[in-house]
Amino acid sequence: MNPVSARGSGRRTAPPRLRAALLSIVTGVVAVGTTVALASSASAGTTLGAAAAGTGRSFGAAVAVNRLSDSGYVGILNREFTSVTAENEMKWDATEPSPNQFTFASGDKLVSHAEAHGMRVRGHALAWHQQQPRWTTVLSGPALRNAMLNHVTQVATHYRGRIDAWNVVNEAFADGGSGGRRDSNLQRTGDDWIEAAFRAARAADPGATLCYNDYYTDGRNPKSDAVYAMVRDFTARGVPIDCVGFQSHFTAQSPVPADYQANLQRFVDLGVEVQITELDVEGSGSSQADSYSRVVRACLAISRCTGITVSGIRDTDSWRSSATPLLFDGNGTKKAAYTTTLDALNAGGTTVPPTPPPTTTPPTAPPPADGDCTASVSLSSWPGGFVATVTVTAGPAGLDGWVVGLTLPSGTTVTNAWSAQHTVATGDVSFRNVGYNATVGAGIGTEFGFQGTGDGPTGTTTCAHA
Ligand code: 9MR
Repeated sequence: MNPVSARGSGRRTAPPRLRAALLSIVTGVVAVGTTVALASSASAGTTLGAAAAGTGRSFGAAVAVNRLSDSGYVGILNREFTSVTAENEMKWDATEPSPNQFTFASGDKLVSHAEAHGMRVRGHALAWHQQQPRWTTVLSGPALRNAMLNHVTQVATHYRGRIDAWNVVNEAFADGGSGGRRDSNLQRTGDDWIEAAFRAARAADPGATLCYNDYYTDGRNPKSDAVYAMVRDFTARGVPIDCVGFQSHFTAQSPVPADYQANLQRFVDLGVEVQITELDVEGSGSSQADSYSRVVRACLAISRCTGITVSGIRDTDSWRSSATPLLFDGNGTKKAAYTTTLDALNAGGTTVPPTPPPTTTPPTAPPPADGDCTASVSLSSWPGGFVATVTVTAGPAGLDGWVVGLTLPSGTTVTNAWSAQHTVATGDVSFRNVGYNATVGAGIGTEFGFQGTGDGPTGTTTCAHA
């Protein structure tokens, strides 16, 4: 198994509170951990969340935080769903309205709500060409790249340990037949912006499942082929991607494709998991109900299709409400599509296999904090490779530039670094701050990371003002 697939499947461990809930629901239905076991319909779930939990999956909804004060809305959310996605509250414009000034209040409210109700959280989205703050529009080149990486790092660090899966990069591929990347300010910083974002996200929150998320990729077409080629390249080179999200917005013109399940399966065969992330189906009645049921059955047929999220709760909550695309009508009444979705979940399918997390070495103890700075290294490794996350903590005088030195054993080579610069890749390696993380207040920490082949750093780490 390659390191990425080992790492990706390792992220499926539910938060403790949810795990307990899932287990209590699953008990007596199916043996947990049996990859090919079929969930029985003998003890049918009476809600979407309970029925999905019977197969080891979550069933989520995109949630608008300002609707959490609507009792009808929140009643359905708490009763039916086991996962939430921030509809807009964790996007770049919402979280970093001015450069390096972060506002997390709305996102925090959603995460607290989820934690109080044992729900998972999908983070959406760290890097996207849309819904950027105005200040990014005047940036380009390395300045924009650094701003994007700082954004990814700061947001993922803020929510570290509380997010089940992050949409790290959203909608980066072009529509139509070109099969290439979408032109955007982020794309113009260089083709490697996507992998740089994934590395920064991994360094910031090593426990989150990291997803690439897109639309019109639900069947096989030039766009999904292009995403497939990227994922294959990432997994081959050890870029930390765990998952691909399929938005699954369906309309009369763009229905559930005939090869929906086969398309999900080919991504799983690359070693990543797949998730349905923004499901909605325009229409009503039995045709809408059939489409929902097809999507659910396709996911349940694939053990590494680990969760389904619909793009809102009631039709009137939808960003395209005139299409009446959701499972509840404007009064909160269950639609025909709700019933077929619940029935499909209760009919069961493959169960999601729980797998152990990767080997993680705890940080080395930092030296006494009376000098310029200290640096501690946390290592996530697998046979032949590693990702190191380094925390630089400023001493009493603070820092306006820093350099971290470490010695790599022979056979170990740095292949990539993020949020720091280095000039040599083997032996005695120095990592220097980049622009945005030079200044660090007294006692405050900042992180950078690097990836390599071999065993990773083992000796003493030094840190000095530069
Ligand atoms: O649901 C979101 C809606 O409230 C916003 O107005 C809209 C603005 O772009 O974004 C909607 O969500 C998008 C999601 O984040 C990514 N996939 C497509 C959705 C529609 O653009």
